[in-house]
Amino acid sequence: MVQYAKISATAHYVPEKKVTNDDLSQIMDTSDEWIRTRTGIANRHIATTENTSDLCTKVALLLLKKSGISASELDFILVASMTSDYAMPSTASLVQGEIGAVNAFALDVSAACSGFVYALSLADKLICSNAYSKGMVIGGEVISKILNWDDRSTAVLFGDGAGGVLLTDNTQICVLAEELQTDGVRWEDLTAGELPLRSPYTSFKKVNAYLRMAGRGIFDFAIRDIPKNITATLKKVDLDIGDVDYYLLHQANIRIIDKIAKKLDISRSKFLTNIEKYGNTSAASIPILLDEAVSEGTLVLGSGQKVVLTGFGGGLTWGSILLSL
Ligand code: B82
Repeated sequence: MVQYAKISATAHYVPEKKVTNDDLSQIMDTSDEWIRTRTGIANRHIATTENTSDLCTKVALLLLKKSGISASELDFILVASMTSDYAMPSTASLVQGEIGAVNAFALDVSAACSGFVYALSLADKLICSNAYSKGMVIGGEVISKILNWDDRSTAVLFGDGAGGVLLTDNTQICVLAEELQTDGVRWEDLTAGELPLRSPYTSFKKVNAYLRMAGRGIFDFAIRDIPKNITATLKKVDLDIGDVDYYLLHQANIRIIDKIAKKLDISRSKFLTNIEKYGNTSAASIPILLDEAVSEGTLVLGSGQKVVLTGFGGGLTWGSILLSL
């Protein structure tokens, strides 16, 4: 029998320290009014003792608890992140070891803010291949590690956190359609953590390892390409934008979400948001939003509600997955 991936549980975790816009205005020249009106952000959480693997491990343990599945039953763990504890090992390896998922293989997916959507697509294919039946997909970031805290134009936008889903095999189809896209020509619009050549046989190059973004350019990319991507995804299964119950977009900026809703002519109330509480958490933003919507009862696992998850970010990468929950 053909198997499909189904979301059996969702979870999220953010570090305890909450930093308000007013807190930030104490350490840099900014204000609550400036941040709120331009981004929709009021708070973010910043890690003070926990690294990315710690946040992801918390999510993994919550997923096991909520689903009643034991760690040894897992076949794979995928972690989407651009702020791993190490370049090697992967964050997924650290999580696998911490939770004792002795039968699972583990790897990281590098696709910036689209990482969770990309990894969820891959995980779905792993299960649909019939080779694997249970796995986790976690998006987790400690972006505060790669921010230039002297640059008020970027430092105020981001927050730390992690979220994830537990997937099990199921006879009913859950991923109804997807459209993943990349434009590597535009890689310079969003970068972080450059690792330059540094052997004795090369000349020194000064690098900016901090996260940097070409503000207006990527904003325009988001509002131009994301609506097209969403309609292309739905077209694959002959669905209309109105047939979708909820849209969960990467939480980059409230204005991006407002503009996309307007462009698609969909009621803004169908777009769930939590950027106010967490800022932009990159690969973690969609799974955190998903878990909050499930916890609040807006989304019900097993209900058949139609939900679109859309990520967009560095690469440039972007993509949507249409789910029947
Ligand atoms: S901004 O360009 O500086 N802006 C909107 C015009 C100022 C009001 C800006 C801000 Br502030 C925050 C986010 C963005 C943005 O465009 N973000 C992204 C766009 C595409 C892909 C990812 C992101 C992201 O921030 O994760 C622009």
